[in-house]
Amino acid sequence: MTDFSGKFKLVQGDITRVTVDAIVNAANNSLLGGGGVDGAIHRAGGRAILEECKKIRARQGGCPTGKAVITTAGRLPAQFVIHTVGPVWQGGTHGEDQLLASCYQQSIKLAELHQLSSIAFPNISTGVYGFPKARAVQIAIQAIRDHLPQCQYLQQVMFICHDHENYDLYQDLLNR
Ligand code: AR6
Repeated sequence: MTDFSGKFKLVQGDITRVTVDAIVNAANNSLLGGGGVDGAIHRAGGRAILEECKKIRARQGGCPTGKAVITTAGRLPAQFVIHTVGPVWQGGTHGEDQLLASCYQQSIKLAELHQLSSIAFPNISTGVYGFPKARAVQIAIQAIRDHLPQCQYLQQVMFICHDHENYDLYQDLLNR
């Protein structure tokens, strides 16, 4: 684990094992689970997460791309899961950058609303959704740097990288 100026921490590993107030899930519009980090979170957290997702679906019909919703974290060590839906990469001309930035911003906003002090992010959209990793890292860090100063409660942001490539990219950019 690497600590960057107190506020940012970079970890290589599995987000389902991280003890923070909220972990973020790279979900899809249905909120009904899937593969990748979404599958890992639902598997490790248990049915309680899916039950709350279904209630949110019934209320608002899923989650639009770039937006976020919050549920219990079930059996996970975190208290909450913030589910956000990243954009599918379509070449970069379909508002993908703005939608990805919005995922980070909306997740932070939701954490603040719930007066949470720590949050852990996976590398949203960089798996099945095919977002170029180097570009996604820049957007993630910039979005958080832009919004963290306005936060009253949020003290710590962790980036949990499952793969080496993302970990190295974050390490480079956070060190600059
Ligand atoms: N902990 C942390 N990061 C992880 C973990 C884990 N346990 N497992 C995978 N990753 P992806 P997306 C990383 O595909 O691209 C799902 O089916 C992985 O290395 O999970 O946003 C949803 O239901 C990658 O860097 O999410 C959606 O349909 C990152 O998580 C769709 O995939 C994101 O990869 C969303 O695609």
